Amino acid sequence: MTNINSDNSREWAAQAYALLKKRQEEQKQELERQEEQKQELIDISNKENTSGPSKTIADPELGEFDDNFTWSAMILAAQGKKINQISIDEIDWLTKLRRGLEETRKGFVTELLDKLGDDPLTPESLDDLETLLIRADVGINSTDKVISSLRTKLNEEVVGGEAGIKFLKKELKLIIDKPIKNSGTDLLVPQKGKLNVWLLVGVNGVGKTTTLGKLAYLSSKSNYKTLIAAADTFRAAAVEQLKVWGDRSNVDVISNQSKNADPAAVVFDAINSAKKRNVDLLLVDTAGRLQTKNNLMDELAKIKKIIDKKVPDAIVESLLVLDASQGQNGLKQAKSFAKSADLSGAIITKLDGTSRGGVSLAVSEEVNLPIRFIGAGEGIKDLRPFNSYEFVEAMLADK
Ligand SMILES: Nc1nc2c(ncn2[C@@H]2O[C@H](COP(=O)(O)OP(=O)(O)OP(=O)(O)O)[C@@H](O)[C@H]2O)c(=O)[nH]1
Ligand SMILES: [Mg+2]
Repeated sequence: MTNINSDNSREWAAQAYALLKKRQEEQKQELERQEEQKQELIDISNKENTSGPSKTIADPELGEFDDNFTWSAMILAAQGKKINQISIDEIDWLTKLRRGLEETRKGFVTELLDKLGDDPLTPESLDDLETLLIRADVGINSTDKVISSLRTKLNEEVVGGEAGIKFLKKELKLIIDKPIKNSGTDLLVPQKGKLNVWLLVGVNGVGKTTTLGKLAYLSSKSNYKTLIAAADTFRAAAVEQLKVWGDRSNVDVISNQSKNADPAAVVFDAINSAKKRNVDLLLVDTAGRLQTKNNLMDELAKIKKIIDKKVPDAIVESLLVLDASQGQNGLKQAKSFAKSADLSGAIITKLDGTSRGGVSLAVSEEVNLPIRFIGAGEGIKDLRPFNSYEFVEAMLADK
C-alpha cells in the first residue's frame, strides 16, 4: 500500500479533484454533443433507434472539495490507486460510507481520542475502549478479542493514542477478514460457465428486494447474463416492486401472478428459463420472514432443495440481508438464520442512515459469515462489494 504523508495528502487530493472536475466537464460536453446528434438522427428518420433502451442511470456529480473528498481520495490512494484512476463513482461511494458510519464513529473514535489525548494507553483507557466497542455493537466476542490483544501489546510496550487506533483498526480488520479468508473467496462474483443462484433472505423490510435490484444492475453491467426470480409470493406488491428494478437494470423477472403461488414453483420455472437462456446469475428474491417462524424457514429449505435437485452443479449462495440500523438485533437474526437456512454470506444494508455499523464485526466474529456487499442508499448504484479496509477506515476515521 502506498503511504502518503498528511502534508502531501491535501495537495494530492487537490490534484485528483481538479482532474475529476475537468473530466466531468469533458463528459458533459460529450454527452451534449451526442444528444444533439441523436436528435438530428431522430428528426431525419423517426424509425431510428427505437429498439434499444435509452434509459440512463444518473451519474453522481462531483461535490465540493472538502474533507470527505480528501478522505475518500486518500483511501483510494492507500489502496494503490493512481490519481488518474480515481472516479467520481468511487469518491461518491466512499463519501456515503463515511457519512453513514458517522453515528457509529461519533460516540467512538472522537470520544476515544478525547479520552486518550496524546497520552499513552493505560489499563483504564482500555476499559473505556471496551465500553465504547460494546456500545458500537461490535459484540462481546470481538470486543474481548481486541481488548485482550491490546492488553498484551500494552504489557510489552508503551502505546500512544494514535498507535492505539492504528492497532485497533488492524485488529478489527482481522476479525472481519477471517470468515472471508475461510470461505476461500475474497470477492463474490458469479463463476462463468455455471449457473450461479443467489438467494436473498432475511426478516421483513431489511432491504432484500432493493439489494437484489442493485445486484441485478451491478451484474448485468458487468456483463453477466442475469435473471430475477420473484419468489416473494407473499406480499402482493412484491412482484411489481421487483419489475421496476428489473426494468432499471434491463433484467427479466420470472414470476407467477396467481395468488399464493408456491415460491419453490417460481424458482423451478426460473431455473428452467435460466438454463434455456444460458444465464450466469439467477437472483432470487424471497419473502421477509421472522427467524422464529419454522414453517417459513422450511419454505427456504424447500427452495434450496429444488435448486439442488434441478441444477446439482449450480453454485448456490444464501445471502442474509441485515439492516445495519438494527444493531444487535441483526446479530440475533444472523444466528437464527445461520442455524436453519444454511447461509453462505451476509449483506449489510442501510449504512447511510443512522447506522450502527459495528454489527458487521459481531456477525463476522460470532456467526463466521463473510460480508459480501454493503448498501448505503436507495439508489441503484448504492451497493458495493464489501471492502474491509474501506469499512474499518470509515468506521474509525478521525476527522
Ligand atoms: N436508506 C436506505 N434505505 C434502504 C436501503 N436498502 C433498502 N432501503 C429501503 O428500505 C425499505 C425496505 O426495502 P425492501 O427492499 O422493500 O425490503 P425487503 O427486505 O425486500 O422487505 P420485505 O420484502 O417486505 O421483507 C425501502 O423503503 C427501501 O427503499 C439502503 O441501503 N439505504
Ligand atoms: Mg422484498
